Amino acid sequence: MTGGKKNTFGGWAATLVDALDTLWIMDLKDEFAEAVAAALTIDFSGTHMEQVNVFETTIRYLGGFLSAYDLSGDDRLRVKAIELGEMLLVAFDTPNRMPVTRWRVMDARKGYAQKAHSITLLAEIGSLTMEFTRLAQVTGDSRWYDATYRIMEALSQQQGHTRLPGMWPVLVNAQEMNFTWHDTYTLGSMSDSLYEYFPKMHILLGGLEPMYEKLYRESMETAIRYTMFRPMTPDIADILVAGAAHVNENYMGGLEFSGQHLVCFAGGMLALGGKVFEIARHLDIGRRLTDGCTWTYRALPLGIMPETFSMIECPTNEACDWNETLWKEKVLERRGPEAISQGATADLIIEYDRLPQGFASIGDRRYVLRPEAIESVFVMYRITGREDLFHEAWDMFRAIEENTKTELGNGALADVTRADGKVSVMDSMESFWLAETLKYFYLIFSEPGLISLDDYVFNTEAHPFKIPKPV
Ligand code: DMJ
Repeated sequence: MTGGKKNTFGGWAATLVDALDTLWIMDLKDEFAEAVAAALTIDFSGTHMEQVNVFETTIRYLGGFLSAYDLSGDDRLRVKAIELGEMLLVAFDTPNRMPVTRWRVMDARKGYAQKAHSITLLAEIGSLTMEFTRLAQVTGDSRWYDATYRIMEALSQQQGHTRLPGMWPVLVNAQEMNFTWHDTYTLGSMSDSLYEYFPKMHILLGGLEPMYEKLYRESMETAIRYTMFRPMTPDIADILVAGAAHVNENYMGGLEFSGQHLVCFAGGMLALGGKVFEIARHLDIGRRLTDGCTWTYRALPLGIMPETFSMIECPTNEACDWNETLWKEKVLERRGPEAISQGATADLIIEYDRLPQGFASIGDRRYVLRPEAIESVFVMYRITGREDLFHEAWDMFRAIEENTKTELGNGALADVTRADGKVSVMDSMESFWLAETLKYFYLIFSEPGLISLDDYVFNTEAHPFKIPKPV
């Protein structure tokens, strides 16, 4: 909107590095050369920021350099990836070799002692493997592979010992290497890419490490059983939504019937896992999850999904009839006794909150240019060739383009429930818009041979890594 900037993620120009491979794929080779020249001047030895997020640095910058190298073969990008990889390895210099995920780089530079955090987000510690493994592959130096392998080994050992065996809670204690203690389990926010990386690591390693298949199979068994639900919809749609399970210290708990844009990657993950491990049921669940996301896009007036929402569940994951009265009862019930005592009625809530049929609430009404829904549509489309997905993608693209376009780029939306033309575009364009969202859209409308899934595997920031072929 303003042509200004936000200097996040270490202040090292995340958008520049995140967008490198998109430039290459879209055949913008002059722009690519210019961007590479600029990216090579980044100085990763210091930062003006107090803390650096190791996960974000890894998926956006390290992933960005590695895929730009894999696509272009420009060795300077490999050397830059090594420079960054050397720096990131210092975050693992702790007594138990678990990384400091929110890292004080300048303290580390002074040689201060450091230890991993007692409260760490699962995704932030568990999704460094693909980038570190690819770096090891292109350098022949196993230090990076070993650093993240240790984390996966520990997760694997504790997989059956959490409150919801098969999965791990969103918060874990890296300092004590206890990955079992917390109460929320989901494929969504704060956990997401850990699960995404299981089938992808299997692919990247050519199946040579059996642990990833076990991690995938056991976690998905649990996730499918305990974290997904079929929502009650007016058109009795055959869809699933991935929510969140809560289990307290007495092993009591329940499922939260929530949905979020972030978890929309799960359909693509299950389709990929189902294909790679030959589990037909996962392909079907992947389809239903992906359709759940496109259904939500269509259910909102702008044709775009909000960040978070909750729905009314069917009693089982089988079809259930639409029941308008039940929907309204649940809308009121979920609002809580205080709202009811203050005179709230279901009709008023639905009108005031602009709730489409089937939705119980919309917690966060923004659309921040996220990719996950189109990511799953892309993967499903490449795997199945289903033509309706192609059209679905086009509708999504048009809705997003129409509503987010600004003079200079595209901006996040403040409220996707507005149909009165008053939707406001925010002064923010995350780097994943160029790295992921636009790339997936572009690839859907290209020939399937462009970045074939037989030759490449995408990291969680949509950076394609070359799958090594046996010699
Ligand atoms: C991206 O940085 C990655 O896809 C990450 O795994 C989750 N969040 C954003 C996109 O929404």
